[in-house]
Amino acid sequence: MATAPKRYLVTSALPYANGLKHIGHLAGAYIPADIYVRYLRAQKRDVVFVCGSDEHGTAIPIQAMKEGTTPQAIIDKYHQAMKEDFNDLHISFDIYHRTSDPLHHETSREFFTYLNDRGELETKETEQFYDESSQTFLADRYIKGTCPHCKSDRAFGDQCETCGTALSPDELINPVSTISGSAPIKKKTTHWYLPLAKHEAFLRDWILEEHKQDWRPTVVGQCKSWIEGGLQSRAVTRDLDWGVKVPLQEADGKVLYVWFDAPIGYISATRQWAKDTGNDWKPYWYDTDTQLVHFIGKDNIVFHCIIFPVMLKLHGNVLPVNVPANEFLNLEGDKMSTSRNWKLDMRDFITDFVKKENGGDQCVDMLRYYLTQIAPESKDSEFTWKGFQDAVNNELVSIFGNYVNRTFVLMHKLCQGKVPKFHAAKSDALDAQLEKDIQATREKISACLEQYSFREGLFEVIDLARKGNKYMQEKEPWIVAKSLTEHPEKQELIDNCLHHCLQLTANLAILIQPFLPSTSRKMCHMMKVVDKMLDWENAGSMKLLSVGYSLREPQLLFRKIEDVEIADQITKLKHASMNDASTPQPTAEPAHAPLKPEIVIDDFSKIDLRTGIVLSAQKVPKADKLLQLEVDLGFEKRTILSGIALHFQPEEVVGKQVVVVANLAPRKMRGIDSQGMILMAEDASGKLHFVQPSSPINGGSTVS
Ligand code: B3M
Ligand code: ZN
Repeated sequence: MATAPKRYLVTSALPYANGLKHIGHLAGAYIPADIYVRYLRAQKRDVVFVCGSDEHGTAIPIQAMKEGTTPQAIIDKYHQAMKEDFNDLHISFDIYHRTSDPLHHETSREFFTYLNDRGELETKETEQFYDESSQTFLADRYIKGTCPHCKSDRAFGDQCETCGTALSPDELINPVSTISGSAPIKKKTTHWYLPLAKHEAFLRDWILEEHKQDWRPTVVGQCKSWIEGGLQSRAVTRDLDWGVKVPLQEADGKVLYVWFDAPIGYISATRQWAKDTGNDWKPYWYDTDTQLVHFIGKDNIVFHCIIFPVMLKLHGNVLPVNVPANEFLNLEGDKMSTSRNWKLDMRDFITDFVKKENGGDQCVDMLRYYLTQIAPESKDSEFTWKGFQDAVNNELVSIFGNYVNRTFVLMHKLCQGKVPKFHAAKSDALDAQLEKDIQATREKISACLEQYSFREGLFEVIDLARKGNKYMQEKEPWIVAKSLTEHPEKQELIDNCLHHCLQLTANLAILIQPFLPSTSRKMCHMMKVVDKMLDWENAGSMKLLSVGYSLREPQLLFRKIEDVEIADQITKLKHASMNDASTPQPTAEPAHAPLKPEIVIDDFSKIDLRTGIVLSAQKVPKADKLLQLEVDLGFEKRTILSGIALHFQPEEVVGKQVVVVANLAPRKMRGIDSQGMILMAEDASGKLHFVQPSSPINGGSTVS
C-alpha cells in the first residue's frame, strides 16, 4: 500500500456573502468535505480545512441595492450569518475567513503581479457594454437578457439562471442594464486576460489522462467539453469599484475579477490559519506531498478544474488531487431557487428543528444523515420532507438508535450494567461472523471515504447496525434469561451476546463519527469513554470496552419526526414560494378564529386556574392524540389527559410549568379519569404551545 501523504488541504467553495445559503449548498460542498476531514482527523493525519465568505463580484453591490444598503453592510451581515449557520450545523472548518480581509487583498495582488510580471497575462482592448446613466461598465450580473440557449429571460452576463450555461455579455439577446433597466451602449476598455489556450496540452494531460479514472465522470466530462469546445482567454479584471484593486497604475478603477480572487481566498485562509495557530502555511501550497481537495457544486467545476489549476501551475503551487463536485439537489419535485423562493435555507432548518425544544444536536445529525444519504454524487437528487422523515424514523431511529438502545437496556437488565466477559469456550459461528463483519465494514468505509463515496460509506455504517440487530435477534438473550434458574450456566451465553453487542456499539461510534459527530459523542458519554477511543485505528477491535466496566443508562439517540412537522414544512415551502421573493407581497392579514359570544366577569371567575408542574407523562394506549400527565398542583397531584400527543413526546413535557383548569368536572377517557385541563395556545400553523408563567412559580398558584 502507498504511504499516506504528508498533509491535506481541504477546501469548501467560498459562498457569496449576498444571502443565506440553502441545503443544496450544504449537501454539495460542506457536509461531504466535513465528513472527509473528520475521517482524516480520526487518523491523526495532518489536515487543514479552509473556507470563508466570497465578498466580491457584482452579486454584492446588487444585493446592497436590493436591500437599500451598502455593499459593506451586506457582506458584514451575511458573512456573520453564514459563519453561524455552518457552526450550528457542525461544519468543522479550521478557519472561516473572508475575502474582504486585507490579507486576502494582499495575497491576491501578489498572485496577479507574479503572473503579470512573468508575462503570463495578456492585455486586450475590447468594446464592452456600458450604462450611460450610471456610468458603469456592465459586467457579469450587471447585465441581463435572454439566454441564447434556453431562451429564458433570467440570463446574466456570466451565466443563465435557468439552464446554468456560462455566458458572456455579448451572447445575451436583448441585453439590458440591471442597474437602470436601459439598453446599454458599447464602450472601449482594456483588460487583463489569462490565455487558457496556451495551457491546453497541460489540461489535457492532467485531467483527461492522469485523472480520467480517479475523478468523478461528471467532472471529467465537463472538463472535456470545455477543453474540446476551444479554450478562450478569460478576462481576470473588471471595471468595477467593488473588489480587489488591480495592483497597476494604469489599471485605475479596475478590480480583479471575482473568480480570479475568490479561489486565491483558499490560500489567504490558509495563511490566516497559520498566523492564528503559529504554523507555516507554505508547505500546504508548495510541497508536492500536499493533497489538495476542493469540494464544490457542479456549477463551479470549470473554475476549480481549469482556470484555477492553470493559475496555480503558473504560480508554482500544488494542484488539486481531486475535485469531488456534486450535482444539484432538488427540493420537493422542483429545482431549488432563491429567486422563486423554492428552497430550504440552512437557517430555516436550524430555527425550525435544531433550536426547537425537542431539537438540538440530534436534529443536526438527522439532517447530516439525510443529506449524505441522498448526496447528488453522480446525478441530481431530491430532498423531500417525506424522505427526510423516512430516513430518520426508519433508519436512524429504527435501525441505529434502536440497536444501541436495546444493547444498553439489555446490558443493564441482564448484566448488572457492566460490560460482561466473553467466554471464548462458548463462542459460536454467529460471534465469529459479527467480528468479521465489523472488520470488513471498517475496510469498506475507509475505501469509500478515500474515494469520496460518502453515500456508500454511510450505508455501510447503517448496514452494520442492521447486522447487529440481526445478531441480537438470533441470540435472543431475553429468552435465554428465562431459563437461568434451571440453567444458570446459560448466563455465559447472555454475556457473550452482550459483550459483542457492546463492542459493536463502540465500533459504531467510531465509524459513524465522521458523518454524525454529535451522535458519536453521545454514545461515548453513555459508554463512559474518552474521545481517544474514536481514533479510526481502533475500529475493528473487539476490545474497545473493558470487561467489568460499568456503563451509563441509555439515552435515546434520535427522536422521531412526526407527520405534523413535515406537513408544516411543506405548507411553509408552498406559502413562501407563492410570496415569491422577486415580487414582494403585502403581508396577509393573519387568519384568526372568530370570537366567542361575550361573557361577564362572573362567568370568568367561576373558572379556577392554577399553576402546576408536569411530573410524568406517558402515551395512552390506542389513543394517538392523548398523553396521560401527572401534574403537581402543590396541594395535590392530578392525573390529566391532554390531547397533545401529536405535538410533543412524553419526555419533552416532563418538568414543564403549566396552567390547569382545576375545577373542571372529571371526565373519563379510555378508562382513565382526567382531573382537569391544561391550557394550550395554538398558532396559525396549528402548532401547540404551552401557556406558562413567565418564570418558575410554586404549583397551585392562582391565575386570574
Ligand atoms: N462564490 C460561487 C458559488 O458560491 C462562488 C464560489 C467561489 S469558490 C472559490 O457558487
Ligand atoms: Zn439558459
